[in-house]
Amino acid sequence: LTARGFTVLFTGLSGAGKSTLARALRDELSRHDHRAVTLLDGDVVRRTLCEGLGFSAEDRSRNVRRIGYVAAEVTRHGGAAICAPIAPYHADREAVGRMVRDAGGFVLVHVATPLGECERRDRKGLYRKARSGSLPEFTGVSAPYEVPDDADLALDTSELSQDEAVERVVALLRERGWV
Ligand code: GGZ
Repeated sequence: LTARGFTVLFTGLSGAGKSTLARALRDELSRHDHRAVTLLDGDVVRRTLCEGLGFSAEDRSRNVRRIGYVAAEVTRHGGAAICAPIAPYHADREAVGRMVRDAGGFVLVHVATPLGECERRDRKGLYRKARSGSLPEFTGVSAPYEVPDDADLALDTSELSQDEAVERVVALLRERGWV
C-alpha cells in the first residue's frame, strides 16, 4: 500500500524566504515522514527542467506548469513534492493545483514577506539592479506578483522564525492527515 502523496507549493517574491523554508520543510519531513521528498527549487529547476526559459509572462507560466507536472507525478506515486518558484500568476498556481489534486494532496503556501522587507534584505542585489533598470521585468518592481487570495497558509518571515514557519506547514499537513 502506498501512502497518499502530496505537494506543497510555496509562492512569493524573490527573497521572501521560499527556498530556505522549502529546504527546512524537506529536512523536517525527512526526519518524521517515510515518504520520499522531492525538492523542486527555482534555481535548480531553471538550470535543468526549464533550461532556456526566461522571465517573460509566457516563460514563467511554462516554468511553473512544468514544475507542477513533475510535482503531480511525484504526488501520484506517493511522494512529497516541495516546490518553491515565485509563481506570480494566479492562473498558473491554479493549474498546478488542478494537476496535483488529480493525483493526491495539494497545499498552497504564500510566503508573504512584504516587498519592503525583501528589498531591504536584497541578499543577491537583484532589487538594486531592478530599480536601476539593469534587470528588467523583475517581480514586484517591474513585473507583476498576483497576491494569492486562495492560499491555505500565509507566512510572513519577517514576523515568524524559521522553526515557527515550518511548524505551521507541518501542522497543516497533519490537519489534512497526510503526515
Ligand atoms: C524575478 C528573477 C528575475 C526576474 C532572475 N524576476 O531570488 P532568486 O533570484 O534566487 O529567485 C528569483 C528566481 C525566480 O525564478 P522562478 O523560477 O522562481 O520565477 S517564476 O516562478 O516567476 O518563473 C531570482 C531570479 O530567478 N530572477 N531574473 N526578472 N526573479
